[in-house]
This record gives sequence, C-alpha cells and structure tokens, in this order.
Amino acid sequence: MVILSLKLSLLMLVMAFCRAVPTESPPEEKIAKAQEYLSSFYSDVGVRAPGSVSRSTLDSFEESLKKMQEFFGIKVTGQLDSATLDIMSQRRCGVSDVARYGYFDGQPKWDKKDITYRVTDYTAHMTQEEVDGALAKALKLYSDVTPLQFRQIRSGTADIMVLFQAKSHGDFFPFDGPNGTLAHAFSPGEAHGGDTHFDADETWTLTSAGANLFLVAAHEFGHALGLAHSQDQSALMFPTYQYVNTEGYTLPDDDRQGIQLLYGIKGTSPEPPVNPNPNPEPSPSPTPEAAPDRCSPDLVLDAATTIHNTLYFFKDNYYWRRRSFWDGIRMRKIQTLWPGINKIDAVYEHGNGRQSTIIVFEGKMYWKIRRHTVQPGYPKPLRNLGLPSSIGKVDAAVHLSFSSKTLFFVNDRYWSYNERRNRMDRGYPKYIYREYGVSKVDAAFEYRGHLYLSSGSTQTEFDYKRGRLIRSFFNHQWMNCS
Ligand code: TQI
Ligand code: CA
Ligand code: ZN
Ligand code: ZN
Repeated sequence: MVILSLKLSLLMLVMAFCRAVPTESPPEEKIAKAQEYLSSFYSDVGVRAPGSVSRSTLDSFEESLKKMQEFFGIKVTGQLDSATLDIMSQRRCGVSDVARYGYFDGQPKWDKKDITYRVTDYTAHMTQEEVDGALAKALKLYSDVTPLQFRQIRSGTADIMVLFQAKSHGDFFPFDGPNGTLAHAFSPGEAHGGDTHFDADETWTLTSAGANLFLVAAHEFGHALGLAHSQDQSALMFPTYQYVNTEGYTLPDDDRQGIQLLYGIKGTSPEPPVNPNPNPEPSPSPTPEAAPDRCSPDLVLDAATTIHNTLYFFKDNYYWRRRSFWDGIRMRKIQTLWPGINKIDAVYEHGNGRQSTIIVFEGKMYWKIRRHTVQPGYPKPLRNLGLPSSIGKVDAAVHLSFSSKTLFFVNDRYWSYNERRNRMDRGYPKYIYREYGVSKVDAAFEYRGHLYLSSGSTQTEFDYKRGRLIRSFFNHQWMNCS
C-alpha cells in the first residue's frame, strides 16, 4: 500500500509542474529554479542546493542547458540567458521534452496478453449497459492496435478493478466532489496495480456535457496499461481534458506508438491472434484517403529501398514496386506488404537471399522483418541502434552493400552504422551537406551500385565508391510517366 501510494503521489508531483507558472524571481533563485526545471525535464541532472554545486554538476548543468536550448531552437549558449529563462517560465506539462508519449518509472507493464477487468460499483447517471459499453469501447482502442485482449468478469479479483465511488474509497486518494479530479488509475502491477477509479460525484455521460466516460476511461486505461502523460497536444494522454467527437474515434498516433512500444503490434507477435472478439463492434471505416499521384512532378517520397534488387518507393499508406527497368509499376497499401504497418519514415535491406533483413522505421521505433515476418521483440526504440533518444524520427536510411555500412539521415545530419559489428561508427553525426551537397534527405536507396538521395521532389545519384556525383532528376522519373 505504501509503495503504491508513493508511486501515485510521485506522479501527482509530476502533474504539479504542469500548474506551476513561475513569476518574476530574484536572480539567486533563478539558478535553483533552472536546476529544478532541468531535472524535471532531463532526468539525468539531479536537483542540488545552490550552495553545494560541484564542478561536475556545473558541467552537466551547462550540458543540459545546451540540450534544452537546442531542443527549443534558441541560441545554444549553455548560459541562463533571457531567451532560456523565458522558455523555462512558460506553462508546460509533461515529464520530458525529448519524449512525446511517456512511461512510468521502471516502465511497469502487464507481462501477459489476456487482461481481465471487473466493475464493482456503477454510476447513477448511466445504465449498467452504457457503462459496460463505454469501458469496452475504451479498452478496444488498445486491443485494436496491440496483442492485448480484455475480458470483463463479474466476480472475483480482476487485473483492473473498476469502481465509481465518491470521496474516500479505500485508497489514499479520496475524490474531491464534483469537478476537480475525475478519475485516477494505478500503473500496472500487483494488488492495486491497474485499478481504475471514477469519482461518483461527477456527471458521467456519453456526450460533450459533463465528463465523457469513454474519453476519461480511455485516458485512465492508458495509465492502467503503463502510459504516463504525453507532451503531444493531440495525444489522448496529454494532461488536459478536451472533448472530441467519440464516433469512430481511434487511438491517436502518439499513444499508439507508445503502447505498441510496450506491447508490440497486433497480429505480429510470436503467437497468432487468439479468439477474435466474440461480439465485434463494427469498426469505424477509416476515411478513404486519396492514393498519391506517382506522376506528380511535386512527388515527395517518405522512403525508398531496394529489396532483392527490386525498387520500392513509399508514400503515405502506399508503396510502388518496380521490378526492373522495363517492368510496369505496381501500387499497393503498405499493410499488404507488412501487416500492422501503415506508413513509414525510412527503410533499408541488408543481407541477401535467405539472410535478407529489412529494417522499417516509424517515429521513435523500428521493426526488423525477415521473410515477411516481424521478428519477436519488435518494435524497438531508435536508441537500441545507438541513435540519441532525443531523435523523434529517422528521415531516411540506406545500406551500402559495398562497405556494409548503413547511413541514417536525421534533419541535417547523418550517422553511419557498421552492420558487421552492430554498432555506430565513431566520428558521427556529420553534416549531410558537407558530404553530399544536399541539406536534408527524405528517402535514400542503393540501386545497381549507385546511391540515390531524394530531397523534396528531386533526387541525386552518386557513384559512392568513386565519390562522384552523377546527375539529378525528379522523383517521378522512376515512375514510368511519359
Ligand atoms: N486524473 C488525473 C489523470 O488521470 C490523475 C493523475 C494525475 C494521474 N497524474 C497521474 C493518474 C498519473 C495516473 C497517473 O491524469 S484527472 C484527464 C486529463 C483526469 C485528467 O481526473 O485529473 C483525463 C482524468 F488528462 F485529460 F486531464 C482524465 Cl482525460
Ligand atoms: Ca471530482
Ligand atoms: Zn482511488
Ligand atoms: Zn492522466
């Protein structure tokens, strides 16, 4: 009990930063405030009393300031200048600037796929069916995109015990009457872990009036499954309540990435999907987006690669495949190639034949695919490759078969990864412009011994073994458009 309450009160403390709007403070307080700010957003810096600042603390303080200044795109001085103090005093929420979604300390999660829940007390404002329906719909957001399955039980102890009660209700966090706190949830674990409590003094609804049970439950279940608050304003886990249309609502991208990084993606786990939902709800039909026009001179690619010497170009939810120069172009949804993956940032293949491995990037995650199957344990975070965890996405990746090196392009820089030794090469990142004369790369691939870097609607071809630029042309010139 003590441990659990400590866990929750620590989380509440994090929330308190949200509300803290520092006012003008005397200079000697500024450094302490700044240290507090940095330690709450950059966890590798400890909070120390201003009088006891050691040399190494100063160094890391300055380093952290620089990181923060770089993140916000202001001048990197390592000093507490006015621009920096300005940003620090802005109202901010969340745990870290370098993450979007977040996890709790120790990354607690359920170590099973089958999770039970039980509602022990209902609310007077809604029928039992309405409550059960809203909760099931909220959990379905998560079971739709992960291998998790939820089952409601009506007796005994469930993993997630749900109740509607007012004021004191058996934990150290009594509710506060109408408004204020609407609900809370314990992160995954034994005993109270996962339990989700709703304040019975709220007016629970299925509309925009009062507290929408589906939306609040969706947020609380996020906590109960291991998600902390996100900094992404469009995330379900962003820490302010905002009513949105619940018709056909699906998990926002940020939360989906966060939950998939914890539990994996639906249908790609080692074990096949077990019994499908016995009474499935009609899934909201996704808005049919127009397929991109491959012949547009403005075509900007998301990613490109060769797989078994066949060219693949990726844009939005689609890819085009070109087997050979004289072959026609085929367009398909990316999902038909790799189930569960909709849109990608970068992709490369290394090794050939049966050893062929494809690495696919989306956001802060990457997947390893062999023989059309996502390998167990994926997706993994970019930092597993040796990339800094501050990176939100990889723009492009290409494997150079000649040297067995893979290049990762991120903004104006690139890294080199040694596939034989499974580690990053020293001396990187380097500026793309210095080596290749382009400032940013959207897609990169190797084809017949040449390197192609696509930037905007054009691309540049290099003979990289000889270090020579061959020519530049439009992306759509690959696409058999006359
Ligand atoms: N309840 C807070 C919340 O769920 C309680 C809380 C704060 C908390 N920090 C936590 C719970 C960390 C678990 C872990 O965020 S609330 C929102 C939101 C609340 C708030 O009643 O204030 C929603 C309930 F984020 F939108 F503000 C639901 Cl959606
Ligand atoms: Ca309340
Ligand atoms: Zn409670
Ligand atoms: Zn929350």
